[in-house]
Amino acid sequence: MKQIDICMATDDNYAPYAGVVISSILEHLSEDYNLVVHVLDGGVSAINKAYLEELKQNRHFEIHYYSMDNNEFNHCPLTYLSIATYYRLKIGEILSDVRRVIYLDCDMVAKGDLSEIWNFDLQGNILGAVEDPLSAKNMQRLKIEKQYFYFNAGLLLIDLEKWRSEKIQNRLFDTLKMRKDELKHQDQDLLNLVLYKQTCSMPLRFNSQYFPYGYGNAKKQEYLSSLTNPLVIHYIMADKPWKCGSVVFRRRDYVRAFKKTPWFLKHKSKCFLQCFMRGPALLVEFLKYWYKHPICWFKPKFWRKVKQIIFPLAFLR
Ligand SMILES: [Mn+2]
Repeated sequence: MKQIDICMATDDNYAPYAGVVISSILEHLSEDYNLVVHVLDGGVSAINKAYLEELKQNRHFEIHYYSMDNNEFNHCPLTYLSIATYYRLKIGEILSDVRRVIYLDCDMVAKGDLSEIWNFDLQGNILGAVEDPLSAKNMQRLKIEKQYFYFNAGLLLIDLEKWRSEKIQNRLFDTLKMRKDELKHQDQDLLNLVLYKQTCSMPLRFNSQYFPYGYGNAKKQEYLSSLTNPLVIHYIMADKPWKCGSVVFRRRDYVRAFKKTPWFLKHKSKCFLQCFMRGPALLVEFLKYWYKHPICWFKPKFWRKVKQIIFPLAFLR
């Protein structure tokens, strides 16, 4: 039996969403593979651990927890993300026996067989990653040369043996110290700064991100087909699919996956309000917005936003 190692970082608040990722991976993973999940644990509660355990009833997998100490990451600059995102800087040291791993964010859902990503040829690189929709802008800001690209760090295929032998962890923490003020997107910027020369570009559908303005003309076709045929969907915007009244693109895929997890099955009534009262919730949001901005009807920006919600692909160039 072949094996796939994945790694996720989460605190207790995000544990249910990590559960959705794991459950959706198991649902689509080829029968030839065993799944081993490594959780960089920022304080997952006993009840959430028990729910994660329950996912084994549908299909067996292994799960290991590595408890993390937030004090070690005290000096890391925080913007809009949780400190848990920095845990992965130590991934090589923590998963000391693992040779290859797929790192995944918690704001994702799998729609296809993860072994396709697992078997991607890294061609001697340390990382495999997908280009970020704002690659060009971020390359300029971080002075990354034209022949490379700025990647989204939400899904990474990592050669951990190379990571360790090339002492990437030291390089990450050294760069963190020296270029702290440049890190607008926290550890994603940091990983890019240290690893952009050793990163292989993977197909967009491996980490499919809806961004209203797309990737520009060169990648338009690949972008469109990654949206209609994603392997993993990544909800990158601030509006997350588990939020009440969320209007995020492809939210239905998320709700469908969420409904198969213990977090839904055990708390149906609460989740019902969260997931399915979308219409009324939207109306309330809308009225609140109108109360704050009574002249919004006259602003083109307002109607652009409405159009984007109703026709998510209308803005593609
Ligand atoms: Mn993310």
